[in-house]
Amino acid sequence: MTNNKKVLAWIDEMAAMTKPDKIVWIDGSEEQAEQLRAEACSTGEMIKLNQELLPGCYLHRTAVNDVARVEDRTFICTRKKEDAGNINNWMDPKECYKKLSALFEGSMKGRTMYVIPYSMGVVGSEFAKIGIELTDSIYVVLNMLIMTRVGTEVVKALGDDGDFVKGLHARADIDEQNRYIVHFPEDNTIWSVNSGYGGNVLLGKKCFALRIASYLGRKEGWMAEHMLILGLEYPDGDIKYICAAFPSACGKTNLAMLIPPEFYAKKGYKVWCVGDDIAWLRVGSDGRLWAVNPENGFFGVAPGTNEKSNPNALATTKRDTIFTNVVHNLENNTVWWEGLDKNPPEKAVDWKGNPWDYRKYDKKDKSTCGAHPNSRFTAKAINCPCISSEFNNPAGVPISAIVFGGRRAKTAPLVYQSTSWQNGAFVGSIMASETTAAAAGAVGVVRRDPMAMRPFVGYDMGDYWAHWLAMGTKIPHPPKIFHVNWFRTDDEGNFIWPGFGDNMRVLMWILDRCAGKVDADITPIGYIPKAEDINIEGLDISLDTIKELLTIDKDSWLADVENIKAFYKQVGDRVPQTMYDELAALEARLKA
Ligand code: GTP
Ligand code: SPV
Ligand code: MN
Repeated sequence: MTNNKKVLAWIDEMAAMTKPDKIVWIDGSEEQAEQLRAEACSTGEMIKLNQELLPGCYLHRTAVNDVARVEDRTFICTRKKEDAGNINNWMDPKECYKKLSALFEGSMKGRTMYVIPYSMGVVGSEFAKIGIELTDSIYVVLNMLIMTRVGTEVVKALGDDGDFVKGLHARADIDEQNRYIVHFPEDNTIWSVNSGYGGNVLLGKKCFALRIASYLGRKEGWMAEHMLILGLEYPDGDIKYICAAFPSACGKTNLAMLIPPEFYAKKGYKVWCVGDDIAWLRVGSDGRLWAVNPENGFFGVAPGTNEKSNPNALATTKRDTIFTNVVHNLENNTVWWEGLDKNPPEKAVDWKGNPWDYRKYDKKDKSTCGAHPNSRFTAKAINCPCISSEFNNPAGVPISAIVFGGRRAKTAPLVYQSTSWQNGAFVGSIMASETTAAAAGAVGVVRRDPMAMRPFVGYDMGDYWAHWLAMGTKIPHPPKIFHVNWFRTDDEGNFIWPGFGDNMRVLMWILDRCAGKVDADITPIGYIPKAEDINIEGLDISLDTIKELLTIDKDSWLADVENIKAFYKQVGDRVPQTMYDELAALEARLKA
């Protein structure tokens, strides 16, 4: 497929180590994809679903011990430990190559090595970057065909001498004890072994488009962020674009595809999805910040997705979709998950592959779920009913607002606005959220998750904050920066804010602020809306509830300040002084 000597030499080297029986290039053709689907079904790796109800759809189950990203087994291997920083796990690159080479050695014996040439971003466009993933998993190939732009076009764009990110993945024994997801940002290289789950093995996604790309972005003066991108269209046709960074399983896909409440829809407001997980941001020649979504599909959380919460996501999954770790409905050979509807199938198989009796389901005991809480759909962006017309625009879209957010039962108000780019970067640095099932480990524990990037920054966190601050000085017309929290709860633990489509009401306030159309109250943490400026028409919520959602409890904020101080200390000596100054100023305002 190529004369690129760097590519050929690297493949030879990796094949000499992994020893596959065969090497197959993925050309991006439908014929080849169809052959691979048939092969995966013949071995049981995938199950072909009801083609009348779900054309082009398949089901896959990962190993029971392999259902989420594994942050404690994810490493950044820079030559100097300081460059990876205290928040990342680090291994010496030489030692890591040696250790993992032993695991890769002969791991593809009797198997096929697939060569996936892929582009993050529109193939051949100025901001796109190319990767090649070598893998022994058909599931990975078929997912990458949906999530990225794959095939001969990419090889052509790479040319005889082009550079690329080298990704190597082997399933090996799916051995948890020897599972490693490692990044060598200085070598443009990613190695992943002993996993078959999404974020660990679809190397274009978190590994490349965030960890490696964030490293490149700092070097080259742009940003790679864990952000959705959406366009909000006004009745006069004007569209304003927003990026939002929420931690994993905290609502990016949902917000990116939201359906406006009837009140707005009737007036002609619309929301368009440009991306649901990753944004690459650059300063445009007009001095604004521009965003592209480097992906080509969605790897979305299935549980909770339904006709009411996210009809666009549900519609997107009705064709050409791979479902992972959901319930197999044997009644009609379709799929089901908790929160899809109130009719769990009578005859069903759970995500582990065992017969499943929905009557034994206990909401409080996650182990009784039919679908894994981190079960996912892999679906094509072009199948999304609200995909933006700018989705394939290589220039991307100009960003009016950046929104940070997390899952906070208390402390964080529904929305507030930072006072400047610098203060906004600080707001990002102090983000916190309750952990979710998207990563292995305890769920529901509050942890600091700066910019929703804690697991995804490919270098030192303090340097990353310095890069945010530096970018602020390079954007003549920077977006305004906000923080939201859809997850405040009452004393019984119920969410107070209705969320989902109604989040548009908050986005409207945010864009009104960007346009200078609405006033706000200044508080110690930033600008807060006047309660009556959050539109509640058609909502079963009182003005008092909005007031409650906007309250700032000084004691819990002061407790948070102490927690932030400890976190900054943990991040280490590269935390910019500016962040410490911002923190001290916040504390002083809270105490005043
Ligand atoms: P990743 O793909 O892991 O990065 O997740 P994500 O940020 O795209 O999260 P997603 O939109 O898939 O939402 C995850 C979970 O949060 C789902 O169970 C949703 O039902 C729930 N959720 C999303 N938006 C809201 C909201 O506005 N309010 C409430 N209460 N829950 C929400
Ligand atoms: C996340 O965990 O933030 C995801 C899913 O988007 S994964 O691709 O597994 O990282
Ligand atoms: Mn994500």
